[in-house]
Amino acid sequence: MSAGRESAPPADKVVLVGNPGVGKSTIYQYFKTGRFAPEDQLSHRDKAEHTKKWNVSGVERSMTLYDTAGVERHTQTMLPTYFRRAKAIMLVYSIDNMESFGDIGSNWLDNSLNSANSARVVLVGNKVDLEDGQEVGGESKRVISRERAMQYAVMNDIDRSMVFEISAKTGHGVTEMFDAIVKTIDPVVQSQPAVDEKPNQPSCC
Ligand SMILES: Nc1nc2c(ncn2[C@@H]2O[C@H](COP(=O)(O)OP(=O)(O)O)[C@@H](O)[C@H]2O)c(=O)[nH]1
Ligand SMILES: [Mg+2]
Repeated sequence: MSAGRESAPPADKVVLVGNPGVGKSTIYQYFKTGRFAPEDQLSHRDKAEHTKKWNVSGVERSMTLYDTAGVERHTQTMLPTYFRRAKAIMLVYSIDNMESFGDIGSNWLDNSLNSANSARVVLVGNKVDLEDGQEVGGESKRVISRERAMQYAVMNDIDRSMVFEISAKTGHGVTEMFDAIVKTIDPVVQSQPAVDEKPNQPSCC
């Protein structure tokens, strides 16, 4: 029996946006299942959302990740609803596709901030596995450098700690990215001391 019933805090809403083909659904699937799903295994429903418990710095939080699954094609009408109450917006581009990076600035950033201006903005360069060119005859397919993404972030008031390069194919950087997102949108988690810190212990001798 518990006297004061504590309700669990609501899940943090996090949304994925970006041009078709940058890998949003693949990131979503990786979040959901912890592994890469090739295109033929991706579900192409109208909208997908998945809530997952995320344990960071010893604190468990719930995060719901939303995948547009096509909403990106109906920018004006659908996006305000999609963004409503989002705590973080993940602007995804593909490091091998200049247009997808350019459209972050010319389309996605303004659209998202118009609809959810208190959300944290996260800049995500996906497909970083294409950097080493293993699958493309040894040539790197990268066309957007990390420095360029950083410059873009600085110029657009995006926190530098919210700029990531990941691969939803190899999983490179994915968990670390979600850890950082949970921390930045959740002040409770942010203020937790690291596990090996013992702030209230009296100092001995
Ligand atoms: N090499 C590579 N391919 C990826 C990666 N993420 C997604 N893809 C591929 O990119 C294509 C488009 O991915 P998808 O998730 O459908 O993109 P969406 O339209 O943004 O949802 C698919 O063929 C994926 O398998 C990645 O990190 N590396
Ligand atoms: Mg998709």
